[in-house]
Amino acid sequence: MANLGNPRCALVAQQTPPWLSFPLLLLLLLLLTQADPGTRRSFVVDRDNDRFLLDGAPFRYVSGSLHYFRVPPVLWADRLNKMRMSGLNAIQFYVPWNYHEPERGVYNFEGSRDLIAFLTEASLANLYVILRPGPYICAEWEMGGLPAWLLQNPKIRLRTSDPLFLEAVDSWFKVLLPKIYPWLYHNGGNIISIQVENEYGSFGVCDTSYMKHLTGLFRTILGKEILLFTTDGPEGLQCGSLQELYTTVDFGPADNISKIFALLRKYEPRGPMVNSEYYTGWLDYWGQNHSVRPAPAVTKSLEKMLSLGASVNMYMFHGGTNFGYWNGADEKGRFLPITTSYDYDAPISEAGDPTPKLFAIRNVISKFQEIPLGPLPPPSPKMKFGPLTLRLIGDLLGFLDILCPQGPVHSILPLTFEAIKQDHGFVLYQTVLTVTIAELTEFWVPKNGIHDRAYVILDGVFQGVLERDMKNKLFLTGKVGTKLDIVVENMGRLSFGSNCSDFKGLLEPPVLGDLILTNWLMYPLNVDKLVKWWIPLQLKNKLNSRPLPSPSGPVFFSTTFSILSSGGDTFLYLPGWTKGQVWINGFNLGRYWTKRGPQETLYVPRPLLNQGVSNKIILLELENVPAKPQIQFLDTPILNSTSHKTFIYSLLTDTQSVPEPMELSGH
Ligand code: NDJ
Repeated sequence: MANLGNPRCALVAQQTPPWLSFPLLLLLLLLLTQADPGTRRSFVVDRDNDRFLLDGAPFRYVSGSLHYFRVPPVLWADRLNKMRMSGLNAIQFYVPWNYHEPERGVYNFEGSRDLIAFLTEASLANLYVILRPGPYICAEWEMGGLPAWLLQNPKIRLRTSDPLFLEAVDSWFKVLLPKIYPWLYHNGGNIISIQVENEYGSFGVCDTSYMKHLTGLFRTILGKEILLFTTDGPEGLQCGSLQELYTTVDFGPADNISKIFALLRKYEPRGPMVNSEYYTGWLDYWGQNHSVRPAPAVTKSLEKMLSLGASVNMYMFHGGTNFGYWNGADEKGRFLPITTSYDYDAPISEAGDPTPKLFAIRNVISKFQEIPLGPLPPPSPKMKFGPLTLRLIGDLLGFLDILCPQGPVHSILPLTFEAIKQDHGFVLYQTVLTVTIAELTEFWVPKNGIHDRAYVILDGVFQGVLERDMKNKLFLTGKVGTKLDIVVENMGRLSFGSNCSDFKGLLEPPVLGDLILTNWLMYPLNVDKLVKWWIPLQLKNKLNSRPLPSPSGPVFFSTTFSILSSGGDTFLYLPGWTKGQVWINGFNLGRYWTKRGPQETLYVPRPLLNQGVSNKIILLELENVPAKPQIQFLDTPILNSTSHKTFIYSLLTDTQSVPEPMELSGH
């Protein structure tokens, strides 16, 4: 696979003597800056004058959000430099707990999770850091950043002072916070402030002892000097703010600044006004319109806030991508998963290019503070090629031995993903019909118990799809002894709202007519391992010799291709494909859902592609394959198709489905 690591660190290591490692160099720097008490570094609130002071001088931050977990590490420096060149003096970002502690007690800070390398890049780009370590982050990220393994104990009360939750939080922060301690501003690093929790006031629980516990933990590990703060929407300030923490607010261009700042004064009578999330754009859901926020509205309120002396963080300044299975979801009348693209209509596009919004924002910033000299880098080169025809590798279930070598878990009633320790992706639920069903009979899962999408197969023949809150019935027949396979997909756990325990899988036993189906085998499927290690070995399975039925159900397709050395970023377009997951050179690019939209192309960052040698693309198509199994690489993204409107129309005219009320508009 192409190198996605951080080239900057390798560079430093090559140029310094072998005994002077990068961490040692950094430590030396830290010590030097500490040596003279005259140069004592500090970042504090000056309540008398309603402002921040940095090293004793008045300071205001104009910051932007960028999530390192949504950008390949090799592109971090590029994005950070563009942010600095836009006139920002700080960046604000979350640390997603579930990204770093994949299993209880197992930590990962390597590669795309190398937080220290990211802090280093930010400091090289001359940017201060406003850190948001959660534990909950929202961010349209799987389960709002909380690890799914917390739900292995279904009784846990997340984001409260439940000892079950606090114990896990404490262990995590005892690993994370000491790592960032040397990076605090007064210790010589670039972190000027740290947020505690995230929009806790919107959670609806108002557990003050939980917030106090977190504050105590932060203070114990980080000391009393670092500025700790909270962020809430205006309606959340009441429950989200805490006496010991500096209160900040978040709101967008359409909101009334004076009203909200006046409200903020009730909670923070003195000190600078801070909007910690000023929305430059908004998120997208599958099946709804692409969100846009016109630049003039964004710049107008930005200018007003800056003229009031406020510090502002723009959320997002560069959105990035929900690679793999990392997208979150919301619940607004129905379950709404977030798209793979997190472009967010932000000033820097998903592909890292400056947009007209960026130049408009930069122009406003230049009225208040100095902008670094020099032009912004132009858009990166883009390439298009194709169409490429894909060939069938085989059906998903034909690879069961490799997908689940340890074999299934058996239980009378189906178990959730969490109970069998599968956090993401897919689980196969298998049983056998104990009676013959001669006539078409209703098959469904009570209490909306499919989380989130089920691909139903009888004796190897695909029967159709059931979807949470959307399509809840199929009609089946089958003889006694017929094998019933249900592949269930986790489409991303809820990332916002008071229900953050979003269990996945079959939450209730399925029912066929009046028969409750029991005796289940659950196979947690490791699709990524199959794609990375096995399929490249020219593996095929028997479906290859038969013509592919339509609809097909879950099948793998693949091809290899070469690109010219001039290369560039590109956007993968999958015309006519339905829904699935796609990998390039073993890297999980994320979900596609051409049939639903509005996102029709997937961003392929240039470092993912090998130049000269061949590249391999693998698709797991879950529902149906187009007559021409082709893909294309485009030089512009399509994020705003309206295919979902046709989809919703067909759903409303489908007598087998009972959709919940739907919202068609974006925000
Ligand atoms: O703090 C939240 C941030 O992480 C605030 N937001 C942001 C939206 O991009 C992001 O999640 C909100 N999210 S209010 C909730 C969206 C659901 C309506």
